[in-house]
Parts: sequence; structure tokens; C-alpha cells
Amino acid sequence: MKIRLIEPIAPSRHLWSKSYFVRLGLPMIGAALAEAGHDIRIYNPQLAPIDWADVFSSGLVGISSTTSTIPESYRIADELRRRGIPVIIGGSHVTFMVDEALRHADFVARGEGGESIMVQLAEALEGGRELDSIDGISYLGENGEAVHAPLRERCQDLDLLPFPDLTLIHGHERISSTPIMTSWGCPFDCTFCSVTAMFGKKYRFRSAENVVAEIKEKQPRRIFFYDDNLAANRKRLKALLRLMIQEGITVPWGAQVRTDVVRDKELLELMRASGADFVALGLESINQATLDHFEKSQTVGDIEHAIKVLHDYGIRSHGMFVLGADHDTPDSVRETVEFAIRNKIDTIMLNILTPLPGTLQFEELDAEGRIIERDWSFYDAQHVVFRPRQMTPIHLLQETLRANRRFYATWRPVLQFHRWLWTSKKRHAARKRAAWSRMLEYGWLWYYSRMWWTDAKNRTQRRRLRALSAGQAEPPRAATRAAEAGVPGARPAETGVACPEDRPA
Ligand code: B12
Ligand code: SF4
Repeated sequence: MKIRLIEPIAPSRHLWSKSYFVRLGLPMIGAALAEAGHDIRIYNPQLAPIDWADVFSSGLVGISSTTSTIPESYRIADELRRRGIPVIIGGSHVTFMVDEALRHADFVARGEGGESIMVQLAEALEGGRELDSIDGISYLGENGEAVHAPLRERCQDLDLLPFPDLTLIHGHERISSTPIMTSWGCPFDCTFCSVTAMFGKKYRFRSAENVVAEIKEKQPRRIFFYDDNLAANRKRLKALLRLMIQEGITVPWGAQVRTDVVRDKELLELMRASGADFVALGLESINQATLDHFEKSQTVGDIEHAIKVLHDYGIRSHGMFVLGADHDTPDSVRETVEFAIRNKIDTIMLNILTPLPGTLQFEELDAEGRIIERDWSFYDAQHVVFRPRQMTPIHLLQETLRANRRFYATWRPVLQFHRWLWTSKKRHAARKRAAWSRMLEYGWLWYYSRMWWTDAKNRTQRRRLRALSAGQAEPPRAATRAAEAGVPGARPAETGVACPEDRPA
């Protein structure tokens, strides 16, 4: 059967608009379908435009989605159904919002196991099996009532999963960092994260041999391990890294880890020896009350220590923060960026707290009537969709935008440009390449931090937030604690909050 798979993108400008990272659900599903003999192509508009004529002539279309991409997924699904093409949507959003999704798609895939669901659905549509024999799907029955088949059992042996086939993606040549996922699930349970609801608290991982076989097959120039927490089981990670070194696989790689990774020196040595040059750290907050509220099991001291140790090992740190929790004030936002600058975190991502369906956070804020935005496309951690407790929604947005602009000062891309310019290509080819990609990275973050509000959809949402915030008292402003303590470079408090475009250039 001709089957087309689509990973839609969010409509407004966001932090990841220019990245070539693709989620692995569709490449894995594509691999299983191709193995079963189907004609497969995957579209991801972030890499290359969708060939609609090709999509409209297929027998089944599968769409993957997150919360911020779901409105676009529904728009595509509505059009496909209008043309009589069966459509199924899967992914983390629809797993928790199944009734909403059934208004747009013929079938909804819940939870994991998309690769088996799609193969079985194709069989059913070809008349080879009954729909009610497929676990993990929902659809409308003959009388229009929703039928929810039981969830599939969680995969117990990840080595049995097919290697995601990136070559099925139209425009895959643009992917420069090969995504590899070695584990599912996370033993922690942070209140804002939907990973455990989707993949469970039990940490399941592939064998070192299986991962190395995939790496050898893909011959990457660079790897980004997609695991939510690559080092959740240090023993198994050490085994994987040892095998990579033994097999001569020492390409540069990055991954998401927690600050606790630095507690194990042997692990850090292995990481460095196998090519680790970048880690994304879920730092979340420098406000201990917020860390405790998130149930993060991490202290501010852990964060400072981790960044220092990673620097000592020559591993770049990317700090991911979440702003706007109940204990956060406008000063917390300012202090976060000052903390990042003071501790020399290489890059940061300032996420606005976003209640994702499936999380405790969503349930709590929804029950308290604090969710103010139901357009899911704004659920990308770059917009405010709820009423924070200690500031107005517009205040949270503006403080975050301003903090971003402060961190991504113009000197960062300029410095990298100079590094690139003065590094000899002959003697330090790798260093020259790294300076070039760093310059592009900082350049985009610099541009994004200044241009966010020029996007029409972003501007509209900001106007709405401004209206919603009118009448809600703002807390008195104090000098930031860092400035009071006389930290060099720390900013004193300002007296008013103006939108970026309200200020003189
Ligand atoms: C790598 C990653 C990224 C990368 C690339 C992602 C991208 N291009 O969108 C980067 C760093 C860019 C990123 C950014 C963001 N991410 Co992210 N990311 C991930 C991560 C760690 C892995 C994704 C992946 O490949 N998973 C492995 C595959 C196999 O899983 P899967 O896609 O869910 O697919 C399975 C099932 O869902 C199902 N399935 C999926 N699609 C379909 C389709 C059909 C037809 C069927 C039948 C089945 C099916 O079958 C698959 C396997 O059985 C996930 C966490 C996770 N464990 O999944 C978060 C995750 C997807 N990200 C998340 C979020 C919130 C974001 C951000 C908004 C904010 C942030 N904090 O970074 C941004 C937005 C990016 C954007 N594009 O707009 C959330 C999404 C939750 C939600 N409800 O939306 C997740 C789940 C993590 C979390 N915190 O809960 N992310
Ligand atoms: S935020 Fe990270 S550590 Fe916390 S539950 Fe999600 S994946 Fe696990």
C-alpha cells in the first residue's frame, strides 16, 4: 500500500524553527512498514516541503504530533478526510486528548507501539484483519460511539524495535546530527513532563551491541542521543561507551542528562573519551522552592557544581530552565539569566512553564481555572498559556524575552565569527568547523531573541495576554538579589516593563 507519513510543524516562529532535528517515531514506523512491503515516504516540512500531490494519492496517511503541532495536524487531517483518504494520528498529545483527536482523524494511536499499530492497520484496511484486533487504537464505531482498544503492552525488549530509517524522510540529507535513541522511560517524575505518562517510569534500554550496530549502519558525523536522560542507568551507559571506544566510534556526540552525571568520574572520563562535547541539562530553576515543587530531586548547589565539573572535562553545557512556576517572581527570571552568565553556562533555553496534557501540572492548573490559552500551537514553551501566581501573564512573557535578549548578546555570534576567522583550517579543521556551527547557533538565538515579536501570530497572542493581564496587580519590583549582592555584571532592577518594540532601538 502507498502510505505517507507526516510530521507537521508549528505555524508561528519558535526556537526550533530552523533546526533539523526530527522525532524518531515516524522513521521507526516507516522502517517497520517498509519491511512489511509498503511504499513509504515521510514528510517533515522543517527539512523539505510536502509534495501534496504525492500525499493525496496515497491509501493511508499517518500523522505524528506534539501539542504545539497538533492544530496543524488537525488541519491536514481534515483536508485528507475531505478527500476520502484514511488518516491516523499518533504521538504524545493525542494519547492524552483522544476524544478531541477523533473529531479530526479516522484513527488515533495511543501510547507507544506505533510501528506495530501501523503495520496492523494497513493489514486491516487491505481486508487482512479486523479493526478490533488492533490494540492501542481508538476510532468511532458504527453508531458513532468512540471505541478505545486497550493500550499495547510496553515493549520489554527495545532491541526488537526496528532502527529508525532516516533515509525515508524527504530532505533527510539536511540532517547533520544523527538522532539515536537508546532508552525509553524515566525513573523520575517531574510534574511538568509527559515522558513518564507516555513511556513509563521504568527505565528500559537497548543493549550496547544493538546501539553500536545502529551507529555503524548509519555512519554518523555527529550523534545526538535522544534519550530523555541518557545517564539514568550509569552502568549500562558505561558499557555502551566502552563498546563505542572499543569499536573505534569516537564521533562527537551530545545528549540530555541530569546534573547527577558529574557524580561519577569514571563515567565522565568515558564520555570524554568517546567524543561527548555537549550535554543538555534539565536545570529547570535556580529557585530551590521551585525545584522542590517540580519534584526534581536536585539542588541549586548541584547545578553549580555540575556546570563547573563539565567545564573541567571540556564538555559544553546547555542549560534548560523552566520559568513561571508558583514560587517564581519576575526577579527569579532575571536572576536565572544572571546565574547562567555568572556560571558561564555555554547556551541556555528559557522555557516558559507549559502545562502539557498528560501531566500533573496540566491537571492542577486546569482544575484551578488558570489555563488562559486553548490554542495548542502556543504550547511550545515559548508562549504563556496560563496565569502565573506571582506575576501577570504578559509580565512573564516580557521578562522571558528580555532575559533571552540579555543572554544572547550580540558579542556571542561576533566572538564565534572571530574564532572561526582566526582558526587555521589546516591545523585545526575540527575547531574551525565547531566555531562555524557555534556562530550559526548563536546567530539564530540572537536573531530569535530579538525577532520573536515580529511574528504576526506571536504579536496577536501578546496583545491577548496584555488584555488578560490588565487589571491584575503586578508585584513591586526590587533590585535583583545578585545586583544587591554586588555581583559584577548583574543588572539592577528597572522601573517599568515595556514590550521590546515599545523601546527605542
Ligand atoms: C528529541 C526531542 C526533541 C528535539 C527534536 C524534536 C522535534 N523535532 O520535535 C528538540 C530538542 C528539537 C525538541 C524540542 C521540543 N520538544 Co521535545 N522531545 C524530544 C524527545 C526527547 C524525543 C522525541 C523522539 O524522537 N522520541 C522517540 C519516538 C520513538 O517517540 P514518539 O515520537 O513519541 O513516537 C512513538 C509514539 O508516540 C507513537 N507515535 C508517534 N507518532 C505517531 C504517528 C502514528 C501515525 C502512529 C500510529 C504512532 C505514532 O509511536 C512511536 C513509537 O512507538 C521527546 C521525549 C520522548 N521520549 O519522546 C521530547 C518531547 C517530544 N518534546 C516535548 C516538548 C514539549 C518539546 C518543546 C515544545 C519544548 C522543549 N522543552 O524542548 C520543543 C518543541 C519542538 C518543536 N518542534 O516545536 C514533549 C512533547 C509533549 C507534548 N505533549 O507536546 C516531549 C514528549 C517531552 C516532554 N517534556 O514531555 N524535542
Ligand atoms: S524532565 Fe527529565 S528527569 Fe524529569 S521526568 Fe522528564 S525526562 Fe525525567
